[in-house]
Amino acid sequence: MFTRIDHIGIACRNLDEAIRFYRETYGFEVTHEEVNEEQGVREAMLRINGTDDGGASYLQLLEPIRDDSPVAKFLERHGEGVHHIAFGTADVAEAAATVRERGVRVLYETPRNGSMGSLITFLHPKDCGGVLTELVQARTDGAPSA
Ligand code: CMX
Ligand code: CO
Repeated sequence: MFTRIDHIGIACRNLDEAIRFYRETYGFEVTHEEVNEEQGVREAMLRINGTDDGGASYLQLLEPIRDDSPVAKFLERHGEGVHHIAFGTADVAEAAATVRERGVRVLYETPRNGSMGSLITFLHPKDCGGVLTELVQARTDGAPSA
């Protein structure tokens, strides 16, 4: 059902500073940047391995653009740090339905828009041992680059 770690989401207060840290410390480069209004974030994707065809793994750096967004709330309560993990799947709706049958709350009735043209949903952290978990169906027809 899940074929890879698609990304690890990291909450930060200042996206540009976080990008600089990952570049200067590890040599990771930003492969994509976008604003996701619905999710309330400005984000950067740093590809760790693979290629942008649905098989890669990324770090997703997240800076809130609104005080009432999930990432802003997280920063207020926990400070900067790991916000969520994301598993990659070929069919997010099917994977979500399967996980729901196993007793885990799925947050969206239908998948929404994620990074680079992907489709995403989230599982409630309280049903996942305290880990906010995202399910990602990558766009496979050539994701838009930075
Ligand atoms: N990881 C683990 N636990 C978390 C969490 C996180 N990221 N965010 C909240 N929680 C926990 C809180 O610690 C809290 O637990 P306690 O009651 O034990 O203190 C509980 O969940 C409720 O926290 P809250 O601050 O009141 O948050 P909400 O219930 O309003 O929202 C959630 C929690 C998961 C429903 C919300 O964050 C959400 O809808 N997340 C999905 C969307 C999202 O995170 N978007 C940003 C990323 C976009 C992307 O990846 O593309
Ligand atoms: Co994410």
